[in-house]
Formats: sequence, structure tokens, C-alpha cells
Amino acid sequence: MSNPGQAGGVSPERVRAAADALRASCCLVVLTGAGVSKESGIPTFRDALDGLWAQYDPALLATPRGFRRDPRLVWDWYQYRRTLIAQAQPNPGHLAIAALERHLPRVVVITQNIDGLHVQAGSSDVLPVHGDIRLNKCFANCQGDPTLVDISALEWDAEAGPPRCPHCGAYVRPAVVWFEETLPPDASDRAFALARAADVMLVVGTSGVVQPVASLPFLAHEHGATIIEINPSRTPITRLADWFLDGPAGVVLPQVVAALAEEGEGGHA
Ligand code: BJW
Repeated sequence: MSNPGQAGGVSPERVRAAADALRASCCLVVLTGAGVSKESGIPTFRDALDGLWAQYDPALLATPRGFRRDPRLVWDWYQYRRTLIAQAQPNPGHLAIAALERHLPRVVVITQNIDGLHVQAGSSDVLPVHGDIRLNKCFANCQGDPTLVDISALEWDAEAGPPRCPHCGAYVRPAVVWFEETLPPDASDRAFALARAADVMLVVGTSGVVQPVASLPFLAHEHGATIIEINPSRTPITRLADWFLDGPAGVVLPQVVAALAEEGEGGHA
């Protein structure tokens, strides 16, 4: 009955089948990645390493070791991305995910995105497991993890790199999770518990290669959840998917929510 990985766009039947699976859900977990924000004009993580930044190794831009080596380069990359994110608005994909709460008893969004757009779109239970680019913390976490620092209250020479922690003088860095860092334990524990409890997991716009988040759909599947994936490209998750809807989130998700709403109003033809 499923057709994971079929090419050629999303048929109304597949949209309806996904809506039917969602409608039966008591505990929906939506797992999102950078693809859901692409239609808001925010490059995906891999896209963000194109253009001006193509010459740099992600291991040097998104690791503690990269920050130690060249704090100014890393800070400038984040400042560039902060500018893009500050101008962005939620797109129809974010809004459709928020709208799911009007049709289903429980919806939790686990997001790898650091842009805050799910909350801005109106989703009420969002777990941002990779942090928040709008926040900063002390690189040494001198007052405990995380030691958040309000940089708007600091004066520093922006040409010279990141500001310094007012408590200990260490550099300030974005409050995000870099490669080789562990996720905040509370967020990680909750994400794994949700994956075990989900009866449906809707996976949107992630390449499914970055651990530990990439393992969540596998865990949900092992615990009996129906997996629905929305992505224009196949990923390592696609082979698990009961329903693979191959298209952009901002197009496909509103179709799914519209089908869900129609069903809720007396069934589909
Ligand atoms: C659309 C679309 C549209 C496009 N609609 N879809 C070997 C050595 C060292 C470490 C490791 C290793 N092997 C494994 C590891 C662990 C490592 C890891 O997984 N590495 C892999 C790359 C192999 N993981 C970690 O290090 C994690 N920590 C950890 O494991 O701790 C234990 C440990 C400790 C010490 C040493 C080793 C392990 C932490 C991972 C943190 C990831 N952080 C980042 C940066 C966050 C801040 C920032 O943004 O700058 O998080 S990396 C980056 O990847 C970012 C993203 O959240 C994350 C996932 O990316 P995502 O969201 O999937 O985006 P893309 O760009 O990959 O994909 C976009 C998708 O959208 C594509 O599929 C498109 O098709 C799709 N798309 N348009 C819908 N319109």
C-alpha cells in the first residue's frame, strides 16, 4: 500500500493517504531540518556552505576546534547567517505544521533548525535540539551550561571578532550545537522519549545524516510509528517511510493539511 521513493511528484492519493495516517494519530512528532526553512529564503546547512563560504570546511565553521582555530571566521559566518534569518518569515510549510494542532490531539515539533521560525509560525511545542542562533553563550560556559550572554549590552570592536564574556573574558559564541558537541541532555532525552512514544512521525526537509537526530525516525519506526517523509530528494530515511511525498515542504504540507481538514469535515470523496 505504500510507495516509498516513487518519483514524479505527489499524487492526490498519496496526499490523502498521508492525511489519513495523520488523522489517526494520537501523538504526532514532526521532525524538521533545514529544508523546511528553504522556502523562507534560508539556505539549507549544505547550501550555506556554497557561494561566499564554499571554500570552507564545515568542520572548521561548525566545531569547537574550528572556533578555537579562527574565532573571527566562525563568528562572521554566523553573523552572515543571522542577517539572513532576521529577514526571514515563516513559509506555508511552517504554517501548515502549526495548523496541524487544530486537527490533532498532540503535536510536538523536534527541529534541528536554529532559526526560530516554527515558534514564529505558531507551533506551541517546539524542541530546538541544535539550539538557537539568536542567542549567544560563553565559550567556556563559565557560569554553567549554557552561560547565555546578551551581546546587545556589550561594547566591542566587531572588526576584531566575537565579543568577550563579561564574567570570564572567554570568547562569546552562538548558542548552537556544533559537530563533536553533545546535544543538551534535557532536549536529547525528550527527543528520544518522543520518538519512542510517537504513533506517527512526519519527517520534513532533513538530509538524515547528522546524528543523533538522524536515528530518531529509526527509533520511532522500531516502536511501531508510521513514518511520513516530505523532501524533494531521497534520504537514508526514505527506505523506512510508509509514505514518501517527494516535493518542497511549502507546497506539499499545505496540501496534506487541506486534505486533513476536508476529511475532518465529513470525509473525502
Ligand atoms: C527540502 C527542501 C524543501 C531542500 N522542502 N526539503 C565522525 C567524527 C566526528 C563526529 C561524528 C562522526 N560520525 C558521526 C559523528 C557525529 C556527528 C555527525 O552526525 N556527523 C555526520 C556529518 C557524520 N554528530 C555530532 O557531532 C553531534 N554530536 C554528537 O554526536 O555528540 C557525540 C560526539 C561527541 C564527540 C565526538 C563525536 C560525537 C552534533 C551534531 C550537531 C549538528 N550541528 C549542525 C550545526 C548547527 C548550527 C548551525 O546551523 O550552524 O546542525 S550541523 C547541521 O546539520 C545543522 C543541521 O541542523 C544538521 C542537519 O542538517 P539538515 O537539517 O538535515 O540540513 P541539510 O542541509 O543536511 O539537508 C537539507 C535537506 O532539505 C535535504 O535533504 C534537502 O533535499 C531538503 N530540502 N529543499 C523540503 N523546499
